[in-house]
Amino acid sequence: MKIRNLFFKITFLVTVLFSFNHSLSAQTVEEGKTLFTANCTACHAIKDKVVGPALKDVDKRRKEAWLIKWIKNSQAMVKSGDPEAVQVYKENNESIMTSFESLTDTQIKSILAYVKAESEAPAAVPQTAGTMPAAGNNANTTNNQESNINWMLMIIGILLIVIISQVFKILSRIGEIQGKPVVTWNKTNGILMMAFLIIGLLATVWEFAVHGPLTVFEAGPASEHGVEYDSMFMITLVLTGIVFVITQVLLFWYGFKYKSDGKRKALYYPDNHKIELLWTIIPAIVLTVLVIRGLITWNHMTNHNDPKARKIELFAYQFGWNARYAGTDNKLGAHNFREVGVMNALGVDTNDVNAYDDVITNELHLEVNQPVDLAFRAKDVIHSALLPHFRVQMNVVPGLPTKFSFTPTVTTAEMRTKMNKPGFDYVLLCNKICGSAHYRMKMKVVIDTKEEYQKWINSQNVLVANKVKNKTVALK
Ligand code: HEC
Ligand SMILES: [Cu+2]
Repeated sequence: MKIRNLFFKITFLVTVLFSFNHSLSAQTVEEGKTLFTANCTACHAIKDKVVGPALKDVDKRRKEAWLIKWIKNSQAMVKSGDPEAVQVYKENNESIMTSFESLTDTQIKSILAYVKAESEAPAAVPQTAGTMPAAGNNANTTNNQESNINWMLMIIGILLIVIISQVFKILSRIGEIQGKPVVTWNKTNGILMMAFLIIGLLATVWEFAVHGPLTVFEAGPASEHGVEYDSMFMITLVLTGIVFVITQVLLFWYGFKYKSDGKRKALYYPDNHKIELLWTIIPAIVLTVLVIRGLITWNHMTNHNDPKARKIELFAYQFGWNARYAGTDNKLGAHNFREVGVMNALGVDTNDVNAYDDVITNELHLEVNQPVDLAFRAKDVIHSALLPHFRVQMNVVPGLPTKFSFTPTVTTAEMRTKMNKPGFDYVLLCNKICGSAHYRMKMKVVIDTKEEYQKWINSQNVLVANKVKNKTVALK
């Protein structure tokens, strides 16, 4: 009976697996719609101008290659002097479109397929499923074929499971007739436990060997507190690793060694004070040491209080990041949620003089060995700022400012040399896994030398430039 239960569970898992696989392969108008809703609706509608222009028939006025390039990084195109790009940028009062470098070509094509489908849909019923026009249908044919194959594989899988379960049923009947079981489950389970132990331990080693180099630990920490953080992480990993191996070996080895042979009787052994003491006190001491060490590290990391620290605000929204620099006064202008709008996406308080020299950017540049105070603010939902290489993570909560101070110690250029990866860049990610698009929130982080940093920050526009220098008003 138990075995059959297991088979049904496996069938269920197989079903889930295939349907998941199926949904991954379906990239079309539907996928485009999801992506468009998650990434573009903040600034675009199909038939109306929002922040950006209406996208109706954009496929007719631009080439696909141009659109892909534009969506990935429109500012790069504007800066390179592409005449169409410059024109559309000027027509829209030079507002900056977010770049979507993490979208793949296929994803962008799905978005464009959706835009095309919507452009062709009759105006009266723009979004009902029945009006989904031809663009999606072609792509759907291939998807149908793929899903047919999946269904067939699934049916074959179910049949196999039914056959195997029938074989076991027959075997147990034969056992009943012969008066002696054909399969001795006790022994089989014992052997399977041993196999599980060996395969499991080998898999653990493989996992560390193959995927270990992909973690951020490989390159080492790029911040001051990161050194302490990493050492704590490693101590915890080694200690729990040792315990893991010992307990797993004991668990499965005993299962194997004492598999019943039908003769041996279990020994009744109610308790042993020495052993009980040993395995209570040792873990208690180890855990106390780990927790105290952890508290000390945490205090070091969070009591980083340097008056010279540069003040920067990280602003999270669905779905992207902005950074706001405090400017020469090193005072961030206040924030007023009532001012959040198309022209002032971050809701900077326009009445606060401290805000005039603030600088809003799409990249986070930090100076090496210079402490920074990061203040986090969310516009809409909870986000989570993760700077993996600096061992920094902090929740970003609407209405509840959070902060983290740290000192980066390795410039981008140094890290590129160290990792031998010329294209390497630090990143800021969103670590929230709820919803569809947090994982794509990403901002490039650059650790500059003092000179590089000064050059970069001077090339940025301050918020209300005419009040600070003689530049134009550029309140974004
Ligand atoms: C932060 C606001 C914003 C977001 C988000 C945004 N756009 Fe834009 N988009 C703009 C603006 C503004 C323009 C006009 C050009 C300019 O000022 O840079 C534009 C222009 C465009 C154009 C060129 C239109 C034309 O007439 O040539 C396309 C295509 C486009 N966006 C597609 C997208 C897609 C697809 C997404 C989602 C993946 C998206 N945009 C997300 C603001 C945005
Ligand atoms: Cu997020």
